[in-house]
Amino acid sequence: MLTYFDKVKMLLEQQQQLINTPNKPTSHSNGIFQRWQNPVITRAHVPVSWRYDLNEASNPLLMERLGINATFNSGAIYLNGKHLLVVRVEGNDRKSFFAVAESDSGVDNFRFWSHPISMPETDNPDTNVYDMRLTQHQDGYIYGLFCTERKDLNQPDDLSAAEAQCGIARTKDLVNWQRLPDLITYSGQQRNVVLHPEFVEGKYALYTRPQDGFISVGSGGGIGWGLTDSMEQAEIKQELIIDNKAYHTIKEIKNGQGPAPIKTDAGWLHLAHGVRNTAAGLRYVLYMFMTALDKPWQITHAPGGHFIAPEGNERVGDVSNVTFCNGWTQNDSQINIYYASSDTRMHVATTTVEQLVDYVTHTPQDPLTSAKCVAQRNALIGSNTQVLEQLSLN
Ligand code: M1P
Repeated sequence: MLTYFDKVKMLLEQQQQLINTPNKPTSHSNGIFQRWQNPVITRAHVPVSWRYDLNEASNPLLMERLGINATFNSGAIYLNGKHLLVVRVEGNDRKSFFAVAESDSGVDNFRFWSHPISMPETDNPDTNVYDMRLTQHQDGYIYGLFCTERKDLNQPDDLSAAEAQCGIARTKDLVNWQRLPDLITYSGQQRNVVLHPEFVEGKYALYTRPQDGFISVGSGGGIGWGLTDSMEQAEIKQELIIDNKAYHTIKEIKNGQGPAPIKTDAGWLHLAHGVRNTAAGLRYVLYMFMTALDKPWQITHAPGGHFIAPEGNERVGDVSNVTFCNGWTQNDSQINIYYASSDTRMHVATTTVEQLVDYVTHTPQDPLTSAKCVAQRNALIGSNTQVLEQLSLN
């Protein structure tokens, strides 16, 4: 018969085995990125001691006392030779918090640090915090911008009425965080706010996502852009929409900037999510675009369609049919894209700066109508017919 000690040991060993499992690339790549077989972080990666009371006297049946529902939407940074994810960890009680997980390879062996992040609060406590975007800024700080959600006190009778705003914190080590006042904008609510890594016109620059309501962006929406003099009293007086929603595209209902953009010789690489409605509910896919180096608010290239969409098991989870990304790491030319599937677990897709620049600058734009899409495809088929003839492969 197993003793209490045996059972605790087994729990720890099972988790160790999961963390040690090597990951492998999937057998197919589209030439743009490489998906990897296993999720890099799941709720089973969350340390046993965060979930179980391991004291036999108070928990003789070794029950999970504080369960974890999901681990998703992670901010990411490559720091001191490690790939670090600031994971959105959601308890069974639906509250999210942030916790750092690190890996040397970036594709497997992610292990949580000993404790979750204790994020300081402002005078107006957050009910829920999630979806941090990390930016290593020119000013020397690492900023974490995230959604802070609170009850909408103007609608006391509607228990679902909530308000989303942009919380701001900064750190040098991801352990000690200084909380700053929430971002002030003159839009109703904000989610998916991201700090640009460099000063623009001597100011801090932010990508925003103004929205009328908590879930629906209403008449607003699109990815916005604004400047603020300081991050200690961040305020955007003027928001410019730089990437709008569009009828019958992957971003018909709403969209939002993903992680902070990556600087390349050709321009800033952006990863974002686009949302459309279907009979089965909202579908979230990832798409890319590029902005000008000297004007990061001006889109220079916008490949048509999605870049990553939920596939296979990724399609099912707490909120099915969702891919969401708010973190990628760059190590020289290597880029790891950390995306969550269906608000449940984290995956990685690997690629390079060269591949993404090629993808963004050479993929045709969405021509917006079926007839134009057929013309676009026929042009491709036409040039391929010649190539295949020359190669005698037709
Ligand atoms: O459930 C899908 C996503 O929905 C929201 O994103 P957005 O504001 O762009 O619609 C967020 O709650 C996000 O965390 C979630 O993954």
